[in-house]
This record gives sequence, structure tokens and C-alpha cells, in this order.
Amino acid sequence: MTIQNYINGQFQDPLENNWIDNYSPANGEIYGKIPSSTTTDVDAAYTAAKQAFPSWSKTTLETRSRILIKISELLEAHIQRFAAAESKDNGKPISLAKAVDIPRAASNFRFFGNAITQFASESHESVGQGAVNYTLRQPIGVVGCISPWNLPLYLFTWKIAPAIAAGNCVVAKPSEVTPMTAYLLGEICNEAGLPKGVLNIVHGLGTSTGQAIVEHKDIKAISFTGGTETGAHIARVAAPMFKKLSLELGGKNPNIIFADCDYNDMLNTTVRSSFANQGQICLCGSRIFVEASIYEQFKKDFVAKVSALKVGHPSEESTNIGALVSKSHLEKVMGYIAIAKEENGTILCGGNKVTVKGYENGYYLEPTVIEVTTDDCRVNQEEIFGPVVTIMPFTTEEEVLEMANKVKYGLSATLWTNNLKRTMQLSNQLQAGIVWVNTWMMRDLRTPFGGVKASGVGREGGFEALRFFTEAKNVCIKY
Ligand code: TXE
Repeated sequence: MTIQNYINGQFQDPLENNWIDNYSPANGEIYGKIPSSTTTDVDAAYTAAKQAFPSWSKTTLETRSRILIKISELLEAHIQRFAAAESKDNGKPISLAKAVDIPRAASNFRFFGNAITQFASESHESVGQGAVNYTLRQPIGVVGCISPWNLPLYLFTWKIAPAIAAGNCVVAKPSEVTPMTAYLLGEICNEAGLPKGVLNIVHGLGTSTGQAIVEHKDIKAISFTGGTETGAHIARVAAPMFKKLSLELGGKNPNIIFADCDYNDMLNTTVRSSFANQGQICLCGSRIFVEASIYEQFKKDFVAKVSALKVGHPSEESTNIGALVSKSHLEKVMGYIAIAKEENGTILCGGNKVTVKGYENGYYLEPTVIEVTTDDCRVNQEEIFGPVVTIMPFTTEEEVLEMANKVKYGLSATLWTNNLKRTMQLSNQLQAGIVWVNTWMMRDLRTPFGGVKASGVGREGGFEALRFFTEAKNVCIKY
């Protein structure tokens, strides 16, 4: 299947006619071609966005809201088609795409369609000076959105929806590894009545298409989710042009388990927080620290549950663990399993490639649990981003807090305990943008989302996203 760029409401081939192969992770075969767009295509997308901006930025909030909610409804109406495309492109189980990815993409449009009608600005009376200040929140203009492959439509729309709700026009690039659902979104936007040029989607490699978006001098803000190194590179390129930047990067999140937690709830959620989406979620709890008094019991129960997960073809409803996203990513993750062995880690379960009958060239890997004896080994410090977790015991709160914070990342942390004092103290001190207590990945779209340290800068979600995609202008009137 060949897909095209979506520029000015129309589907078109890349102007220089270069293409990239698209692989299916489930069987390792090429199943389509995607544009390898260049600066010329990005310029065309920018021009369309620039032309659409004066009208779109003046469109009433009610109209913008109605269009966004219509996009949301159409996504829900086509959930089967989108979920099948996402699963085929990414390797994730179809059940997950149907239950989480596509409903969440629809929620993103519905949420920001509603949020924009509630987005208020401030006013301040300068008492005693006879003046009043009010703050306008004006759309930026043309903005760039660049998203990764792990939650393709979910993260793509998490950026686009607030950007257009706030009155901007967008040049967006999904990951070259998972472009399908972004391509299908173009059709839906036309059907929902989104004016042409408000959203433009260019496909292609990060180093050419993505780079052209970041380098474009008139694209004034970049919202990026992806790897930490890429984020640092984008920051370097964008800094001399004073672009607004939102960077949501990698994580190496601690999952801290105390003996006083609700054990079964913790155990089931920990299986999910470790291996959902093949462990390819920036929020997965990849470092599990367990209080020593329940460590042996946890180890036994956790390994039993993990070993029972079914690795299989993503299109089968019974599959728990699908294929990893690409051959190179599978190799990277397997490289870390080899490193764990060199570092004297003990592989408690998994560690091997899986051959799924009929799909022998697919990128399948067993869910893997590695017991480590020290927290500063590489598998415990570096982002693996696959179905691999480490476990180790701890004895005191101070000890586990120090280990939890001793990584370069700071995206999320999970805490399992029923002790209120401990909950409050650790939540305050954990270096993370998000702390979950007795749950994982429970999301309320109104809350700020993002990380500290090498996990990025800026916050997405709720009014934070609408603030990012607008410029504040204060007007002071002396009366
Ligand atoms: O991501 P990249 P990769 C982590 C994870 C993974 C590692 C690398 O550890 O193993 O990052 O993954 C575009 N200018 N995460 O290499 O390259 C690219 O085309 C502009 C965590 O696949 O960062 C894609 O659209 N854009 C993460 C997007 O950036 C560029 C999710 C992300 O790709 C670019 C994914 C450039 N120079 C990986 N280079 C998370 N936070 O959830 C690439 N891109």
C-alpha cells in the first residue's frame, strides 16, 4: 500500500518522488511505500498552513470545537479500520489498538474540542494606579508536530488536537516507521470539514523531513515526542531561532513496591506496566524495586505471570505481546539482554526471540525479567524501551529513593503502598513529572504531562498544552 502526503486538504506524492519501504513487524515483509519528503514538501506544507492561518485563527471557538468533536466521532466510527492499520504498522496487539490507542486518539480531539471553549485568560486590576491588565492568548501561527512510533495515532493527535484547537495551523510528521494511521486521519479531517491547510501531514525520515520542519525559520514552535538524543539535537537546531519547544523524551521509570501494598492489584498492574505495548511506552515501569520482606514471593509470582503471557501475531485477539516495532529495535533490545548477562544479571524468564508459526521473520521477543544485584548497571540505567524489566530488593525508604532518582531520566514513577506518610514523602521527593500511587497510567487529560531531567522540557495536557500552543500578550490600559 502506497501512502501520500496530505497538504492543503489533498493527497499528493512527494515532490521529488523519493519513497521509503514500510515493513510489517509481524512478518518482516515490506507491505507498502511511504513518501521520503524533502524540504520542498515541507515548504509546500508550510505555505498551505500559512495561507490557512488568517481564517482559521479567526474561526469562532464553537466552530473549531464542533470540527474537532466531529473528527473524534469519525475516528470512533472507523475504529476497526484504524485499529487494524495501527496493529499492522506497529506490531501491537489489535486488542490494545482497539481498547486504548484509537479511543485515546478520539478522546484527544474531543477533549481539546471542549477544552478550548473553557480556556480563559487572566485579568489584573492595578489597584491604586487606575489601570487594568488583561492577557490575550493568541495562536502562534504555523507550528510543527513530530511524533514517534510507539503510540502512533495516540501521540500524533495529542499534539495536533491542542495545536489546531488553539487556532494554529500545523505541519506534522508521524514516525516513518508507523505512518499509516496518520495517513488515514487526513481523510477523516476532510470529512469533518477541517478547512484545507489547517493540518498538513508530511511523511519521511527524521533526519530529512523532520529536520526540515525544525530548521524551517517560519515554523515558530515544535512539539516533539521521541528519543532523548533526538530531542537534544532538535533543541540545538531550534535554539538560535528562538522557537518554542515542548520535548517529551525517554524514561527509565521506577516501580517501587512496599510490603504493605494491595498485593494482587500490584502484581497484575505491574505485569501491565512492565509489558504493555511490548514495553514500548515511555511510561512503562522498567526498574522494579521490591521491599526485601516480600521480594522472594514477588519474584516467584511475577515470573509465573510473565511467563504465561502469550507472544503472538498482533492480529490475534488472544495475543498479549505482539511484535517489536522494527528489526533494528529488536536488535537494540536484544543487545541489552546480552549486556545484562555480561553484567552478571540473572535472566529469570524470557531473553529469547520467539518464532511465531507462519511469521518466522517477525520481530518477536519473550517478555524478559532480569534480576540485578546493583542499581548502577547499564540495563538499570539506560532506556531499553522493550519487553525487558529489571528487579532488585531494597530495605529502607532512603535507599530506594536514592536508587529511584539515580538515573538521568525523570518521566514517571509508580509507588505501591498504603502508608500515607510514606506516600506523601516519596511523592514529594521522587524526581519525576508524574507519580502514580497504587495505579499506573491512569490518565486524566486535564493534568500536566511531561518529565524532568533528560525526559524533556515543557508539559502537555489540559490547559498546559493550550498555553504552549499560544503566546501570552498582556495589555495594560490606564483609565
Ligand atoms: O526515535 P526518534 P527512535 C526512545 C527509545 C528508542 C529511542 C530511539 O529509547 O529506542 O528513543 O527511537 C523524528 N529532526 N523513544 O530513533 O529518532 C523521527 O522521524 C526532527 C522514546 O525511533 O527520536 C520520529 O518521527 N525529527 C519515545 C521522531 O523524531 C527527527 C518514543 C521520533 O524518532 C529527527 C520513541 C531530526 N533530526 C522512542 N530525527 C517516547 N518518549 O515515548 C528523528 N526525528
